[in-house]
Amino acid sequence: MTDTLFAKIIRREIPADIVYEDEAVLAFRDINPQAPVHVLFVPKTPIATLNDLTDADSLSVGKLVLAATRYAKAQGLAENGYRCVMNCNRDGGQTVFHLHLHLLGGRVMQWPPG
Ligand code: IU
Repeated sequence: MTDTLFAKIIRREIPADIVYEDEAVLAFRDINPQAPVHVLFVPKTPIATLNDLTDADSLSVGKLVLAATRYAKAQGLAENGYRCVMNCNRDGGQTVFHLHLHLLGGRVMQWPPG
């Protein structure tokens, strides 16, 4: 895959408001937040889209989701709830082609999403 903005953030080549990091995951605040809490959870392994996942990525994706849910709990979002979103390709609204999970919380979400 081509180098992306998120790969540059992982390598600390461009700044981001990083809120969480472990060996597999980096999380930082979305530059254009859509909710009071809007954090992007990014696997350090460069995977372009959900379409590119294989069995070998199972652990990585599991760690991504667990990092997001633990962060949501730590932020006090668990009881009222929150939303996790992964956009895929054009119709899904994906604009950065390095897999990422949006954690959105702190307000009531609408359904269906736009
Ligand atoms: P998407 O699911 O690929 O559409 O999400 C990409 C997100 O990356 C989007 O919410 C942007 O606001 C966000 N983002 C960012 O946080 N920092 C940046 O420099 C750029 C995009 I470009």
